[in-house]
Amino acid sequence: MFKTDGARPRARLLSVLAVTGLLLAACTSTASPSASAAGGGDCIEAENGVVTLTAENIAFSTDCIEVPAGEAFTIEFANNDSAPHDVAIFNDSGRSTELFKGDVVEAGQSATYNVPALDEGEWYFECTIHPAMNGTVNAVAA
Ligand SMILES: [Cu+2]
Repeated sequence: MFKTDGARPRARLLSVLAVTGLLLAACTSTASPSASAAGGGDCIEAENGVVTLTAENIAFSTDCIEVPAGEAFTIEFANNDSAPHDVAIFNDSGRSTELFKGDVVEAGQSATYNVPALDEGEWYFECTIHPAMNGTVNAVAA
């Protein structure tokens, strides 16, 4: 595609080597095969529209959930803690707009939350009883 002027072939070879090195580095440093490539962190992805979330020791099992934008989804929420918890989704951490509010789930109980479709973007979820329990919902276009 490019006209070669003598310097380019070497530059291209170097860039290929650099990319190969990055790929090798990425492979060796990625321990978890289930980690999402999009977020770079441990983002739990919905599978067939279902996200599994647990609470234990006043903490959620993840601080990042990835769901398809524009599609209702389900959160299978298990409260394995000794305190009650819930899950609510807001526009952001300022909580000016509530997008979803699940029922409080008592200690040792579980619930299925049916969450309406979210527009593409980054949203905020938290336990309204313990706002320090929070994270991001990434609604990504299919
Ligand atoms: Cu809580």
